[in-house]
Amino acid sequence: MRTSLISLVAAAVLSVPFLAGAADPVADAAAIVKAANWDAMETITVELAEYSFTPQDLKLKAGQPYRLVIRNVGQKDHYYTATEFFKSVAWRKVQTPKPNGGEIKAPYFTAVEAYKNGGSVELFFVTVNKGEFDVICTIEDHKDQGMFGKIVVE
Ligand SMILES: [Cu+2]
Repeated sequence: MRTSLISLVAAAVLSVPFLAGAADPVADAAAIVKAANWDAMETITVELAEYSFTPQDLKLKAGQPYRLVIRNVGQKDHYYTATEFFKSVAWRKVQTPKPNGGEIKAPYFTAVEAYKNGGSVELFFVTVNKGEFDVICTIEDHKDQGMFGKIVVE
């Protein structure tokens, strides 16, 4: 009886990482970032304004290094919130532009805000997991006004 209970608990514990897999950040991100060919990095700029993302949808290739520039050309602050996408990539860094900016390294980010009248944030990552991910602006009713889109990784 005791043995079967222990093996039951062990099976439950072992199955947890598998079940949680889709929502976990990329485990071996540092190795993926190091192995990537950053000379082949593609730059994509998304402009935020009242009330839109331009382009609204992004189509990305899995395994490709990207620099995603989030630039707010509007007159209100805006978010680019794509938490599940941000968990699905291998992060190199997030930075604000040179020469007076800075950079942050972290396992993943949940949201990015770009300040009104030209603020921008640059995201450096390698796409890992394929899928379709939502992106929204989480401020007030901005999503309902049109600040939503999709990121598709193929
Ligand atoms: Cu907004």
